[in-house]
Amino acid sequence: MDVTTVASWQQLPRAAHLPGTVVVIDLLRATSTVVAALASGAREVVPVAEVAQAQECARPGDLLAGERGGLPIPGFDLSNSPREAHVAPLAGRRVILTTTNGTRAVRRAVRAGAQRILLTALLNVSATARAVEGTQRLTLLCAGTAGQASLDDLFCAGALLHRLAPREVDDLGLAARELYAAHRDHPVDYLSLCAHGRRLLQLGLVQDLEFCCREDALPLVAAYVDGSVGRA
Ligand code: 3SL
Ligand code: MG
Repeated sequence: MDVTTVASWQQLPRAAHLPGTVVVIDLLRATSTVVAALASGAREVVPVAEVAQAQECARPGDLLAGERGGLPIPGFDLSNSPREAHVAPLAGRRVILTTTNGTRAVRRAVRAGAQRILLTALLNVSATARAVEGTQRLTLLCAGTAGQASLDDLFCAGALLHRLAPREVDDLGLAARELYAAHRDHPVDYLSLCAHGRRLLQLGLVQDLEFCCREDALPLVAAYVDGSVGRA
C-alpha cells in the first residue's frame, strides 16, 4: 500500500485524478456526523456543497442537516452535530448534509474519479482500517479548515495509519502518525488546542469534541456510492 495525504480539499486541484481508494476525513465534525447518522439508522447521507443544493434535492421525508460557521442553518432539521445525529430518530431516513468543508471534500473526491470512497472519523477508524487493508493506492483526503491543514483531521489520519502497515507513506502521513502516537491518550485535551477545537469550545460544543474523540465507538464502514453515503 502506498499512501498519499492531502491536507485540505482545496489542495486537490479540480482536474486531479485519484486512483484507488480515497478516505475522506473531517473529524470535526462532518465525517463524525455522517458516521453517527448511519449508526442511528439513517438509510443514507447525501453530501452536498451548498445550502441551496440541499434544499433542492430534498424529497418529502428527507431531513436537512448542516452548518455554516459551525452554527445550525435556519430552517434545517439538524445541525452538524454528531451527538445530535446519534440520538435523533433517523431510522430509514435520508439525510441531506451540507457543511463548510467535509461535504465539499467528498464532492472533490467524487470529481477526482476515485474507484472507492470511504469516510472515516475516530468513531469508526478501526472498521475503516480493516476495509482498506490490501488497497494498493490509498489517498487520505483531509477536509482541512479554510484551505489549510487541520490538526484534528491529521490526528484522525494518523489513527488510521497507526492501524495499517503501508509500504510507502508520504511525509504528511508520517507526521500524522507520529502526532497520533504522541497524543492518543489525551485526544480531547490535544484537539482543544487546535483552531477548530478552540472554535467548537467557543461555541459551547465541548461535548461534540468529546464525542468525536470516542475511538471505535461506532464500528461501521461508511462508503460513498452513487451519490450518497451508506453502510458498506
Ligand atoms: O467544515 C465542516 O465541514 C464542518 O464539519 C465544520 S463544523 O465542525 O461543523 O464547524
Ligand atoms: Mg473539520
